[in-house]
Amino acid sequence: MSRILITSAIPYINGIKHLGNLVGSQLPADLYARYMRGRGHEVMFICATDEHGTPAELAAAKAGRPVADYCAEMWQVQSDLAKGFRLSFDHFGRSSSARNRALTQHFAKRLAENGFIEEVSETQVFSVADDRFLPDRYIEGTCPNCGYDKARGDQCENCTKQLDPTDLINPRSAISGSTDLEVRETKHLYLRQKALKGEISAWIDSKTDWPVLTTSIAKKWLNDGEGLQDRGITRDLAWGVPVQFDGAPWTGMDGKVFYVWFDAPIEYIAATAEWADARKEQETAWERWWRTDKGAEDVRYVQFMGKDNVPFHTLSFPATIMGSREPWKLVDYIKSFNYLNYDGGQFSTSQGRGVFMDQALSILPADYWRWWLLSHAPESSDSEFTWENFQVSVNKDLADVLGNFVSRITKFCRSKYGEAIPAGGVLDDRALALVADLESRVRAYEGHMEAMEIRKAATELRGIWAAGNEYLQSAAPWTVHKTDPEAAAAMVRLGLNLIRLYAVLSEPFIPDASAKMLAALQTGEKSWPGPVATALSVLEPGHGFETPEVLFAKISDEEREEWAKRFSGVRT
Ligand code: B3M
Ligand code: ZN
Repeated sequence: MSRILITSAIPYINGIKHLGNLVGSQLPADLYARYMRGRGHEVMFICATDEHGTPAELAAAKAGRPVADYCAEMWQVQSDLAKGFRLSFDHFGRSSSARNRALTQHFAKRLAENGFIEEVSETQVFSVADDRFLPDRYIEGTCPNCGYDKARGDQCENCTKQLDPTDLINPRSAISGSTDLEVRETKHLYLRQKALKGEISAWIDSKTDWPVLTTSIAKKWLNDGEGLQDRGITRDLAWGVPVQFDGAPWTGMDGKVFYVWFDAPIEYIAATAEWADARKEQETAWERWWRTDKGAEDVRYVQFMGKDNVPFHTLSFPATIMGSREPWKLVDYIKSFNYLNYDGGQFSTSQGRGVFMDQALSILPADYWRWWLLSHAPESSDSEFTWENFQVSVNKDLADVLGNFVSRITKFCRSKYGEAIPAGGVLDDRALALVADLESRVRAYEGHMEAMEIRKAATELRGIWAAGNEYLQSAAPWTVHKTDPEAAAAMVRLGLNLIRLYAVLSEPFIPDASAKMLAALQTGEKSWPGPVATALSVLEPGHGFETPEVLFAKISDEEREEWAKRFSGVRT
């Protein structure tokens, strides 16, 4: 048994996430967490809300709410939606927690003591109309790297380049739209990333098994042009972790807070401490996941995120960890994702375009969405959600293949043998061929899940379902039963055992359907299958079952058209 630490990028607190956000971090992280638990490993699966910085302040102002209240309410909303999608976090924390405040200040102190923090008097954009400095998202303009005209002061959404507000061409205030901007002098703390470049470079180079998407982005910002730059890690904002040193104000930093991207990844650690607190574990129970001097050297740490978050996780956060010169766990593997598009355009939170998590659950249960999103995960390139494609996948894979298999075999058994596994007969050649086929398919499925090749895993799982369906079709126990009920009984016994195997294998993708199948079979035996032949004889003759309700309803053309229309506009 191994110990596996899994973190999903922590969603900004401002508003409900869309399906593109979901498939880019939280959902694949959940798939992996469920699979690893299924394999019997000890898993710590962590997520949280990212509550500081300009996104939170701007959204709270727009909602006319005090920012702390706004964050508390939105945390609850996001937490409920995560449960709705069956995201199995061990803890869903908050970056505004006391734990994160203390840890963030701790890291800053260690970095300063080790000479990796520099106080810089710098010029910053000040808006005369708004009477304030404009950090990060408070300012918009044209990206100096790619020319995108809605780049934000902290990062260009289009080309992923990390920016400083003063880099923008034709800048304007995101609060008032005013272009009456001045550059004024103010003091900030800088993280001396350049001084850590050699270490970070060597570390990235050692990660030869990482996905190309992850390493190419990291190397791009490490080596292109001017390469890795020192970064300002403080901001003139009211909401955030106050810049303090040992509980006392940091000289000259009055009224400033740490930059949201400085404290957000530290929240992965803090949320694990929050987990321990919430469960009344020992004060230091989280350290065996994070401190290599406290047992974490045996932990495998995997992060999940969209591609725009990769620079912060391959460069900035490792710089924080390495510069602390303390034995914190560094990430072992970063699984990153391209973008999911929506019906010929982009999902967009700011424009309210696409399907959002609450809307999705209001029309269909989680499994339908989980299956489509994961089987179309934007791994090697961007992918696109269309209602036609969604309808086809659900109707074919879930209803016609899996759902139909379960319903046919249970109903047939009930009508001919009653609701218990029938005795008699032996597996014929066709059944033995199926078992051999499944043996290699299940092992291939495991390989893809281990490697986090999500689409390949989904394809293999679909193949596993289809193999059972084809077997049933060609074995035709309903015909055989007429002449040889014993032979038909062996087929039905195999089929019912297949349902149990499918429930176990499918759990990471469709946990609710999996639970329904196990409940119908009245079994709690869900340990991961060894040899398929053994796994298919777990349910013995005489074991009772209950014919389940329809597992998956088909999406009709009328529904598809209605939803496509309902979600074609812009969410208000
Ligand atoms: N909140 C960005 C995002 O939601 C940011 C991720 C932080 S991960 C430490 O895409
Ligand atoms: Zn750009």
